[in-house]
Amino acid sequence: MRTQVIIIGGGPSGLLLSQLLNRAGVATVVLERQSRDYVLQRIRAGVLERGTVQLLHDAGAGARMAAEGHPHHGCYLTQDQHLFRVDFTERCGHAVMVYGQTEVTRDLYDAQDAIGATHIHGVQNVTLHDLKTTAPSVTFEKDGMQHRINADFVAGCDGFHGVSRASIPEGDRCEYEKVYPFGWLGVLSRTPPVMDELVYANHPRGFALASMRNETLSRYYIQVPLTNRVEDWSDDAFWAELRARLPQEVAERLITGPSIEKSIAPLRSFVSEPMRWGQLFLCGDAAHIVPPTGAKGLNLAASDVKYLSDGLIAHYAGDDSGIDGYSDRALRRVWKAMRFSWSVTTMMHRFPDQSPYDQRMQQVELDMLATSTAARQVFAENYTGHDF
Ligand code: RFL
Ligand code: PHB
Repeated sequence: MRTQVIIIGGGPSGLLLSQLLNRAGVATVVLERQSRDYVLQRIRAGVLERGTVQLLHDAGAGARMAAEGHPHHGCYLTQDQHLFRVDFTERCGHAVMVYGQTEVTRDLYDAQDAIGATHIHGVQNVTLHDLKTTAPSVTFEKDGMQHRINADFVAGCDGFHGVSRASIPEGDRCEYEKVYPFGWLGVLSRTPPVMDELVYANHPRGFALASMRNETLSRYYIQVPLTNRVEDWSDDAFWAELRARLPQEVAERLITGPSIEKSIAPLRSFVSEPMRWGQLFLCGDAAHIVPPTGAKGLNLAASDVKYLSDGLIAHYAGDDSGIDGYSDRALRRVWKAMRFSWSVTTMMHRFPDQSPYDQRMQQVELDMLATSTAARQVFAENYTGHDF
């Protein structure tokens, strides 16, 4: 079997890349380890930057998002009992779209079906070969049979635990990592959101986030120690802890219900450089991870895909500048989001070794945001996202 670009991973990065390339006449095969249903059940991101929204429209996968997504023009932050709002549109002229990653993924699968794109699910032992030559290939097993696909390029869109990054020899990549000493316990519930916009709460008991998917579906998170397990948290215990971390005026409005999904995610900052090795290009979580506090992970995946799809399409039109500049261009944007995600994480969470001095620094950071329009402008520009 032969194609132009083999895409490892059928998450949002892989699907969006496949969609943009196919629409431009570049042939792809997507190899995904899991079933489509499994991929569609993962509950993850909820906030799309304007660049991601535009790219989904460019991919012909934006119609349902435009009809059902919720533009948000600001968000709330809290410091113990004090609540204030950052108005994105007033400060920088932009907004974000609240629309779940699950829905984005579903829309991309539908768009891929409509153009007849090739996906192979349930693949095992995916192995990348000859990446430093102009004739790379990928082998894999499916239903007990061994297969090989030859191609011009391989796109590694297989997330943090995928095989693509690991196919680059250790001596040829430089990894930067920061692991945070806590995780997020997330709950999805069929209840109306507590506020009209997201609430990021800094509280002596730990960070909390009140997010949402739509008018009847809420997503909440609380910071928990890494030693906690999901089974340690009954629904009642979760709601009580969330309520305790929100200012009273917000907590009083909270409507609770049974959890539909409950999971714990560790927090990490990670970058692997460069994002190209021979004919292999890394996209999204395969190359970098941000803590979810800044809502940047899916949006970085989208900007990587934009730069890579532009570069590959230009390559087939005879111009290699896009693929040659891919890694530098993507990483410039990645590091800005790294800085923002790290700084909001640091400002909002309780760290086990936090000194009284560190706590004062958090307080003054939040106070700056509450009182300085310049500080709110910087936050708004970063949250709504830099240009793609
Ligand atoms: P994914 O989504 O991990 O998809 C990778 C796919 O590759 C498959 N795969 C393989 N396939 C074949 N062979 C192999 N050897 C393979 N190994 C893996 C996997 O099965 C999977 O289908 O990476 P991708 O596409 O780069 O997308 C990245 C995003 O999913 C991620 O950045 C975001 O979810 C991060 N994130 C958020 N991002 C935002 O922009 N805004 C948010 O509000 C936001 N909230 C979040 C988040 C992530 C969270 N968790 C669970 C880490 C909230 C949470 C709690
Ligand atoms: C979510 O709704 O899942 C979400 C929203 C904002 C974040 C992280 C997660 O910063």
